[in-house]
Amino acid sequence: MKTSDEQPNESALSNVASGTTSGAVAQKMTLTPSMLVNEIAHENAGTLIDEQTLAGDPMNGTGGAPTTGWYLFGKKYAAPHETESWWLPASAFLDFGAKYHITKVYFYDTNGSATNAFTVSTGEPFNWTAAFTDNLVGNNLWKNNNVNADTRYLRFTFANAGAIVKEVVVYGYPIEEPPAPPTPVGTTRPVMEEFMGMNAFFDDTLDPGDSLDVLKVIREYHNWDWEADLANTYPNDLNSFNPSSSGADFDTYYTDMINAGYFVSPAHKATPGWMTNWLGTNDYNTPWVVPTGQSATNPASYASRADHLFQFVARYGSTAVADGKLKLDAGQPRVSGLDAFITSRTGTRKTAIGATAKRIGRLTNTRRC
Ligand SMILES: [Ca+2]
Ligand SMILES: [Ca+2]
Repeated sequence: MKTSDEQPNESALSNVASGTTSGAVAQKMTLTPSMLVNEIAHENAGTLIDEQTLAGDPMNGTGGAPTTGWYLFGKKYAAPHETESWWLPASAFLDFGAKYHITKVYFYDTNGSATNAFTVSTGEPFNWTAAFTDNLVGNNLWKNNNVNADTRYLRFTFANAGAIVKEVVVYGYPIEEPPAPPTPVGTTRPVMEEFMGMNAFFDDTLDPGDSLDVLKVIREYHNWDWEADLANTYPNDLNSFNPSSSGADFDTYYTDMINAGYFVSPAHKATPGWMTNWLGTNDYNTPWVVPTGQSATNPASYASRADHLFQFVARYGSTAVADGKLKLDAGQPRVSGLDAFITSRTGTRKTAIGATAKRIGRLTNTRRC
């Protein structure tokens, strides 16, 4: 007689079905810093998973006492960002590299509490589903909640800067193989002047021996207020590029740079005067803050900035837009699609140099922004 179990494992030794079957068992998962993405890029979210050994195995009664947490109030109250909180809620997520069935999340609740202070979510970036929330009313103790979901990603969200978790421990098991790593491909080594970059302003010159003579990849600090309307507020604000309200001629600047073979990446920052009044402060930080009283997570809060960026790209990008969409100050050349940036240096430079630009920046490169 033969018998078999549910695997099936077949036995010819007995007519009594017996045997050990292997089933998925939730275990403490190994969490490494490379799995973690700090969505707000403030303080050290890695402190949520930096004491996995010390944390022990809280599900099986041997939880330790972690000491480091994601201390967001350091960001909120330290100079020069006092009371700044546009980056809340703060989130970080783990990428396990493949789907796991997550059964439970343990978290070490420490000082501070708030309504819905801590949320654990499953899903994927930009498409999260809350598994549970906790008000973090405990102090220096392990708490846990069921998740019971299949997910590659696990997100931790903090509603304010005062309610802190010092460590998380995740339990689950894999339900799929991780994807095969990509096959390495050969690359061509760039020359040093294109491999490294530097910061610069529009008034750094191309004169031999000057600062720009060193490297040809430029992060160009580009303040909004340099080309902003000095009087009218959004949505009635106008823009000036040539000349800008600061006096600089950015049409000529970008043309000179592309003709000289430079890769320029504008770093937009700062705020015009009328927006400074909204904010109550002149904030030169990047990313841009939202006006006082508006939510950092509401896309509509960025409408005025998006409006300005549209005007910038309409002028210097490769696609011309209708004149009726241009918000230009009186006396500005009404042009669009000047194609002023090279986004790939491969094979473009010789073409760019020596070309006769029929209009500013219109050069025959192969790839553009
Ligand atoms: Ca920790
Ligand atoms: Ca607490």
